[in-house]
Amino acid sequence: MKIKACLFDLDGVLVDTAVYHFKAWKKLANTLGFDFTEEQNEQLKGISRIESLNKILDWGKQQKTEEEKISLATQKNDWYVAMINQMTPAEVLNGTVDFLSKVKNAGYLIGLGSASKNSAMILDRTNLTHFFDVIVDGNVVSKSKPDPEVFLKGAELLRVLPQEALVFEDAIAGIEAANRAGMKSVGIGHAEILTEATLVVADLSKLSIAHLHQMDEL
Ligand code: B16
Ligand code: MG
Repeated sequence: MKIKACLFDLDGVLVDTAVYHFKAWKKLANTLGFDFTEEQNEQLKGISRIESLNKILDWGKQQKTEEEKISLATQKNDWYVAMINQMTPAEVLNGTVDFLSKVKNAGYLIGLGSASKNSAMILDRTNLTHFFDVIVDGNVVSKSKPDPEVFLKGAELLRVLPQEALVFEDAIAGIEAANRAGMKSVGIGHAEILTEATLVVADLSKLSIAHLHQMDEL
């Protein structure tokens, strides 16, 4: 089936905001009296804010009421937003602007499929907003990846069938979401890790429109 739309994850595919999430979560953990490592941060990629907080509190062996959790998640987000508010277009990952331009010029529809509630600010700060026909993010979906909701909603809003959409994802949970949506996927990262993706590349600079045409035949 011919690919008509490309659905991009944000963090880890177009930009790298993991470093800012790490700094903000570490500051929160430290104020609660325990530490938080980069290895633990890896496990939070693609996971929603409140699920991330629940994991961190588990690691720190802390119990909090729902009200306290909301206040802690808000505190972390305030620190995080202060950092991403300083982002510049220079922080866009290798090959992103070039590939998005080629995809758009070739006539494909482009959608965002992210767990983040801050995607609008990140796209704005990095000058990427104009590429997108539709933005589906943590503000409009209720179920986190690996649930396919975020990508199915993207295809629906772009008026294409799931089989006509191609997902670009760096997280295992995101590739699983694409598979559950019935979509082909390009994994961004390592083939040993993203074993369920249709194709895996190191970053968007390795891709051309010819790769999208190859997907039509699969
Ligand atoms: P926020 P993605 C995800 O973005 C991040 O990978 C994940 O670490 C974060 O917790 C999640 O967004 C929610 O972000 O706190 O800004 O709403 O990879 O789905 O683009
Ligand atoms: Mg990601």
